[in-house]
Amino acid sequence: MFSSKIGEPELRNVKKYERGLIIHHWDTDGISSAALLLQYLRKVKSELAIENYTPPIGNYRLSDDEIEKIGSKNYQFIIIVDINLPKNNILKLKEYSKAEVFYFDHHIQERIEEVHHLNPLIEGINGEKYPSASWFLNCYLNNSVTLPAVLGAVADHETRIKDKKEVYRTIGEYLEKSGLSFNDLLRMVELIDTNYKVGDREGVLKAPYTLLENDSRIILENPVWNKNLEVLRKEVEEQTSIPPTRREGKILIWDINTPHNITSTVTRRLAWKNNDSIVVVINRGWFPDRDQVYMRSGNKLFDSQELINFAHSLGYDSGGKEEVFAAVVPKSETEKLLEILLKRLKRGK
Ligand SMILES: [Mn+2]
Repeated sequence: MFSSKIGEPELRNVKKYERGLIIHHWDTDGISSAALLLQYLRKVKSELAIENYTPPIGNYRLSDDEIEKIGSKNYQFIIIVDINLPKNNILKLKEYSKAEVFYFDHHIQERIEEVHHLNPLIEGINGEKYPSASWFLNCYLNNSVTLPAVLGAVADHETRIKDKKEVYRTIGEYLEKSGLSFNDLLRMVELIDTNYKVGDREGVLKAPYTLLENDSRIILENPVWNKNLEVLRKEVEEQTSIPPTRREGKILIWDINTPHNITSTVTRRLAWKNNDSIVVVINRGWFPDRDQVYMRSGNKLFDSQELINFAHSLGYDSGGKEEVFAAVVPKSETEKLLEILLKRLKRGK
């Protein structure tokens, strides 16, 4: 449906404004998408004042304080990208800021009529064609293949991007032209993601500007990111080499406690290692007051959307993708939620 808009993005209308904000996810796809937006906005109108923002790392909703603060800054437009905020959050943000709101995403979500909501999935377009927000945005902006577009796609799927034949062919062509290897891409993604994994929110906010340099060496040789990576690799290795804490048939549970935000990485690695199982990882160490509960299966052994809706109905922050379920739960309620989820999984729902 939006294909008719390619070449004529409705985003171009922001040239009538002076001030805008980009709210993006803290991971490589969010950072890459923010870089693509910055690049586009500069091209559309060089005098535009653009700021970027990411919620406190791990929070998939904006607090009332954050919404009021953003709302008081007189942004005329706000672009949300690659972060699956709840609908009421986005509506409140619109109401408080009185800004024109654009929302680009590739997560499963219901359509929000009140904003410019651009998501291939809600148009019924096969997600295979748009593996990341950056990829979708790059198509929407009618760019040729760019480094940020590729990095976002590789970030969201790692080596499994190779299974998405059409996209991977394009990535292959890009690699050939740029002289980079697929491993270079993986390494860049890993480096960019170190910012959020060590909890450096300022680093996340600066990263889109580093990507704007359009120079892979600047990414690969970044000294801070390389140092972060050393620390994190060691920690992931440790956490994925221990046996599960608990087994329930096809369900394997790891109860871990790490101060780094590596729960998603650890869950992904464990799911790949245990292809016939549902992997559940509970990390007690990232938030002081809440636990992260992640669930993943390489073989689609559960319906993540059903579980996400269910967790939402219980009032928990929850999100995910086709094969991933993630929730953040007050520490006193973790065991309760876990038991309910296990019961549901065993019923085969
Ligand atoms: Mn993404």
